[in-house]
Amino acid sequence: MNSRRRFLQTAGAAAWSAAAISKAGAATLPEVATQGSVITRPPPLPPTGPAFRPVVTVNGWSLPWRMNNGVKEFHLVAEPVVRELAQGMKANLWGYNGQSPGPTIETVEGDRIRIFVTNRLPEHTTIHWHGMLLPSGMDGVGGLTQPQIQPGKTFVYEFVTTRSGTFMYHPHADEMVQMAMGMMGSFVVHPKDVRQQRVDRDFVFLLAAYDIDPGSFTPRINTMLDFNLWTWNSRVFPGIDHLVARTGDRVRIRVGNLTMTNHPMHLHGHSFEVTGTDGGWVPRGARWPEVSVDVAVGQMRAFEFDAIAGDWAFHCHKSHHTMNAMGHGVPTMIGVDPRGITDRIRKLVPDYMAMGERGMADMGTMEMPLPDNTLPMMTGTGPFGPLEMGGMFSVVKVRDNQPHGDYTDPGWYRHPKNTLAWEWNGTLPEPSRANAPQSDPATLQVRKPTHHGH
Ligand SMILES: [Cu+2]
Repeated sequence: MNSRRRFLQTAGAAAWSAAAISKAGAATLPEVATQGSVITRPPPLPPTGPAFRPVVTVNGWSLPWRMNNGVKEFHLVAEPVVRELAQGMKANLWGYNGQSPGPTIETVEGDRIRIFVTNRLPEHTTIHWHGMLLPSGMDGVGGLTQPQIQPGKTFVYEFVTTRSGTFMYHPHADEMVQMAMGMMGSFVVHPKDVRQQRVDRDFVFLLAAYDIDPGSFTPRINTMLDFNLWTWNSRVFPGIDHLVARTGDRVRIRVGNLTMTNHPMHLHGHSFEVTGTDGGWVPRGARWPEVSVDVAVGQMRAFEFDAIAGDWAFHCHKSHHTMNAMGHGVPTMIGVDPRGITDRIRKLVPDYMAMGERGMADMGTMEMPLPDNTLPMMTGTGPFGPLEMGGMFSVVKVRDNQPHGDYTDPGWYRHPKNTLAWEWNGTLPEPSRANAPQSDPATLQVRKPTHHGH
């Protein structure tokens, strides 16, 4: 809402000169569409231009366009934004058109497009169209293929999207800072023949990482590797919307990685095939089955599966990437008896809690006071209790009766009879171990974990 008001206030005063855009043959700049919501907005079917089935940007939206003499015109505005990472935490980021990441751009193979880029940042920027085949002068590398776009100025990029697939856009100017601040967006080019690569549901999101100290709002931009917030489209669990499908749907998920490390994306309950990479579609005979796909830095991967009913965890398999800030620098306490030292510290710090004496699972439920604007390290609740997750985690929800094209949350899965893990209440036989090592009372004594409340 804030950014919408800001747009209205600044739109009239913007320093757009008619001379700067006359080259592109446009009489006026396309209207700036902006988004204040963090909810997934499945886009409508294209109102103009060639037909395609739009992608669903997780916790995002697609940028509207206008047709101008056969050219599809878009308008991106680079600007500071406030993004809610999950309920309880907002971040001061830089993005496009009111959000980070920016809106997804969708075109069709063969479309001639014109993208106006207005800079409302305090420093210069450019946009690089990552993976796109285009004239060198449209590649958006500041200093190499164009002058930087100064604050207040608008540049025009124009090219034909010749190859269908999954792409990204991001600045190629002061990159370390501008990417660490969240400047990025997805770019999907649909095949000209709508029957090609057709799926029932098509999701897209970008991997982004931030380093925001607990209690603060602005990312530390000099961090190279030790980020503490691992996001999908600048959202962390439990703020990432569920990916909803109908049983038997052919589902595609497209993932681009603009973090500084790789992410093995793992989907439970299915076998999938990688059908698209940065370079294009993978020929049918060259696809092999997977349950995890590693998305390296700067890469895009699209994978497809036939949806099977259930609630299926979908997450990065690096366990530190499925937790929120605070997970770093904590000593391992498993097997350590902290009782004496805890009592002494509590005399100085009454709220002090020792962490991890029996493992870290208690973190999923404990009510430790957190600084303002900070998410718990492990959080979220499912139908059976705490999920103990954060960061790059969501749920693929597949239902037999989910209407075609409906993305509304169907609630938790109702497991058919006799398909749910249960608690064994019978007697347990003593395990028989051959040649079990004899414990020597003279050696190390480790206190066994016991279950007592904090
Ligand atoms: Cu990861």
